[in-house]
Amino acid sequence: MYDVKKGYEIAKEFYARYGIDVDKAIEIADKTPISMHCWQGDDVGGLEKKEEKSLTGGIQTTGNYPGKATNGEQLRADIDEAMKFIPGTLRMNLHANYAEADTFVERDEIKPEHFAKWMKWAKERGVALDFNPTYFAHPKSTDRGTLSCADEETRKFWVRHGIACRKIGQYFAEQQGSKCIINHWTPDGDKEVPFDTLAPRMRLKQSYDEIFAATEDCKDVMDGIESKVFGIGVESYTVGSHEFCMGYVMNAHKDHIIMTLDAGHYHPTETVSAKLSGIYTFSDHVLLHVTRAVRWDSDHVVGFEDETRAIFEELVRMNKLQDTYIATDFFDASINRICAWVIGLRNTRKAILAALLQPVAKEKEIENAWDVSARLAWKEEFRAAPFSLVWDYYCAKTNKGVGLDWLGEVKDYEKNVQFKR
Ligand code: RNT
Ligand code: ZN
Repeated sequence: MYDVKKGYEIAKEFYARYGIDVDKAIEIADKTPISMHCWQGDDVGGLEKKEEKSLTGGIQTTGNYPGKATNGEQLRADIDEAMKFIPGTLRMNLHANYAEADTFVERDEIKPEHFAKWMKWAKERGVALDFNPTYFAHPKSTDRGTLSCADEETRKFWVRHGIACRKIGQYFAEQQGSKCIINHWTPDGDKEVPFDTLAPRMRLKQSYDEIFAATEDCKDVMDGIESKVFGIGVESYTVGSHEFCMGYVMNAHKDHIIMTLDAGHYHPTETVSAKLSGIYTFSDHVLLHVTRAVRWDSDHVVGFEDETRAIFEELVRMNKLQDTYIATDFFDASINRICAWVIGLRNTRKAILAALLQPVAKEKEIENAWDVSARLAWKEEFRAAPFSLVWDYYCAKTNKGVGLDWLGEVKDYEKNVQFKR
């Protein structure tokens, strides 16, 4: 190992020349909550008993790497293992299909008590819980849709699920003394463009209206409405398109109803980083699904790459980092699932810290003076800043493993725990 402290001192000097306070950036990055998704650990399988449910709704985990968690205890143990190597404030993002009941409970009947094991686990670790209705991977989630289904009985079932989830979110919020962030994503769509594209959208609107109207007393819950371009098997039409979701959020005029932007949910030439300021012109909050899109919504492990960095750079420049709910969303079954978490979550934190090390005040000053040559010169100069020295120091300081220190430990856990399952 090299002299991490010495590296940090040099980096500190480097950044100070541009008026950047490294210690302050570290402090803010460390306190920024990232909601870690539970579903990387078991390929979105869930813990409901009854029958094995296959993943549906146009999303897919690919790969068959051995050792995945097969019950709640294993999943939580794996999360604990991953958390050893992820610096900074974390929350835990649960999906409704991670309910643990003694006997099977239908999705429209789930209650806080079915998440008692998660709540206990979270309290012991001082971690807050976020939540997601699971509108997929269920016999009632077919190619006829869920919240937009023309069959009234089916639609009502999913409305009751949404209502049950908001009540659970409210319970979590009260228990943890911090808002619960809920994300609503429906898989509804069609393999072909339907003749009537409007009616399903009107029904989806009606369903959201009914969910929110029935749970007005759930005051400590935020609701992200997640849009998408398409899914596998539903390639031609998505009910919850970007226009639909954005329209719903803006028209709702409710502080708790916000846009969820998933980095994998747009056409390949569209980026979330480019959408943020347009939405922040009209909204106070945004929910982010941080993922790495390779061609489409592939849910690859988050990389420390251009778009991930650009998203956080934008948020820092707009001074909106603290108003943005950051959640990870990827599922890779082709590598060790703990490695997937550690790599993706570390990269998310890395992108946040790197974004906080931009010379924002200076850049704004140059831009306001309309010195466009200097603007480009500054921007480009910064690409080679000695960021890794700050990152390593932060990891050392928080005791989360410098560089690839963590890899050997996860390999041991893989050998001694995961491969023995
Ligand atoms: C699917 C959405 C959604 C899911 C999770 C599991 O395209 O991104 O957010 O990935 O709810
Ligand atoms: Zn998502």
